[in-house]
Amino acid sequence: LLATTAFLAFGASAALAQTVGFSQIGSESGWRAAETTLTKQQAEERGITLKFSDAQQKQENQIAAIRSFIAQGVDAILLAPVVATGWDSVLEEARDAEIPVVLLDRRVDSDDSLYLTAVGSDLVHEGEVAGKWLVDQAAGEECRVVELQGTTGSSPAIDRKTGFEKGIAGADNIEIVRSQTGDFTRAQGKEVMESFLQAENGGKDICALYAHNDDMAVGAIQAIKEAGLKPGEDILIVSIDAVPDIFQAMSAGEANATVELTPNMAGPAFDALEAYLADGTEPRSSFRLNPSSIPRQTIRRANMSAGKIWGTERDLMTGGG
Ligand code: GZL
Repeated sequence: LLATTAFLAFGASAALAQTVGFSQIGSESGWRAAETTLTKQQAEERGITLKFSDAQQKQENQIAAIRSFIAQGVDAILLAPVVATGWDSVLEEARDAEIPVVLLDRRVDSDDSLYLTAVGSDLVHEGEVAGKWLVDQAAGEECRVVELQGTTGSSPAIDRKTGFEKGIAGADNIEIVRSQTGDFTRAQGKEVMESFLQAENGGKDICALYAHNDDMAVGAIQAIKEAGLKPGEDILIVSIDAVPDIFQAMSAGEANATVELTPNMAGPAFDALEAYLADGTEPRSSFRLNPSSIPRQTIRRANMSAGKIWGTERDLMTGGG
């Protein structure tokens, strides 16, 4: 009995003494920073040793980090892929080294046999929710929209554009007149919005901004104010992530809606990894976090003409109105 107990104890501690390499994209947005914080917290709570690499939004840095993790002989790799293409060879190297890879929050075009599972959200749906919200807001009036896209070639930029176009399909009064990447950052969101404003009669011809994330929207809000216009009123603003700063803007009447998605992708990822490493349990090919948890559409009307508010308890916490 003693030997068995000792073996079980060893076995358990061996399972928990996992070392996981995490190749994170960078810290381009508040949402990304939250994902990093939560992933580190989850690893700590589960007794997982996490080797963290910040790629500064460069794919070559992510590939180098993955090769380094393989050389170190980690038990598993977490990868948030900055873009969707160019991963086949390094994923094959991880497979040949029998190191499982789990994708976080973005997808890759590689065959799904090259990774253990993918944890993400329905990015197309997020864009569609934003598009449908604008159709509702425009109520048949002509609405010229400018779009700040996420990182070129990333799955959220591709899918959120597709989703938004799906959401506005059939609404002939809504037209995307300019669309350009702001690389998911505030600085570039502001810079590109400045060029949109100049190109569109000082912004007077722009009815709405659709930004693929809140950080670009926050940057754009600054540009709109500097152009002497009122964001949230002269130009409606809808974006995605639901980070605290967009709630601040909404409470100030400077933004109108955000589509929320959880930054906690690591929970399901570590669950799948632990089960696989413990006894080879094969997870589903991908976890599309279920609609009830994401995207919880936190749609708020900062101008609150209808005085109606719905969404999550966080809405209420900011004293929406
Ligand atoms: C979405 C994630 C996106 C966020 C941005 O799952 O990949 O990347 O929406 C972040 O804030 O840059």
